[in-house]
Amino acid sequence: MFNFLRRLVVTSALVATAAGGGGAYMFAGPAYALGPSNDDVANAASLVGVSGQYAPSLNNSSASAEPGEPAHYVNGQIVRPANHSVWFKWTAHATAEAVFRSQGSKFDTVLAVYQQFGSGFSGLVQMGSNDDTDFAEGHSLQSQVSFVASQGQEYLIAVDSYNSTNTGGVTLTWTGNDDFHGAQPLSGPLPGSNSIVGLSNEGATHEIQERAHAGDPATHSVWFAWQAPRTGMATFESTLDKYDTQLAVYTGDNVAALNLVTENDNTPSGRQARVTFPAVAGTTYMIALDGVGDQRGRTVIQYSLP
Ligand SMILES: [Ca+2]
Ligand SMILES: [Ca+2]
Ligand SMILES: [Ca+2]
Repeated sequence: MFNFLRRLVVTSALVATAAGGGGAYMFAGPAYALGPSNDDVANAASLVGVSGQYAPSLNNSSASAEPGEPAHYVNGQIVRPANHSVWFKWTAHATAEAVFRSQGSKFDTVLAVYQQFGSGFSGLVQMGSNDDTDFAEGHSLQSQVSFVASQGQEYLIAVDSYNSTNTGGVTLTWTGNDDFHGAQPLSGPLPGSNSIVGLSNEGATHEIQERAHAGDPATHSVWFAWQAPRTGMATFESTLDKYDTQLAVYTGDNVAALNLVTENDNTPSGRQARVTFPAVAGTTYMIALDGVGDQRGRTVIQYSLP
């Protein structure tokens, strides 16, 4: 997994660069002597992009709880006091479902998402919280929270240890393009080169009126919006063989009434999907990525246009 995660970081950075500005991951505050720079909520690290993975290497062993910090996971009699929390902040680009995960972290995590209504910790309202999640690989001690985000609203995300004695490397990924209206804009590609975008559809869902993609009912779809920069034969393909993917390309602005351009489940050589279609300069194509049946996980989409 480690190699893959490094690759995903690189691909996210590439996409951010291609998008032109605002793509750099950054810390929000000064580095503290003891804990990581995003130990305190006031120094939450900014998550940039509709989907992605927090790029800097991060370990929560020297992170701590602040006075008054809430327990990030409470479930009946189970209360896990804050102990080694690290914080992130993300602003929603659309009113749409968003998913945050600590999948890939090296310890037993809890994860919570908050919206700040009043000042201080007492002004935080929890949007969701989780301890363990069944990812595609099976039961995991890592966590996932999904919620409906509001366009332009900032959310605070805390990753903490379930037990204060169990700490380690923190991985945080997010997916803000679960819903059609949350589609992630794609830019590029440059003539003669491929652009790539990596993401996970773990925790993504299907919408009530969403059609089947490539002959299979929608389950864990994620969406991209790509405006063709020029006319030509465009190709989109999923290239990381972690699960059986499907791709479908549409035009239209209503998930319940889309015009199909093309769709594919498997290439002749395997279970990954590839679509090629005549793109018209200036037209926005809505591209769905989904898994066959309940299949989900991480993949990389590569796209090109001569
Ligand atoms: Ca902390
Ligand atoms: Ca856990
Ligand atoms: Ca979806």
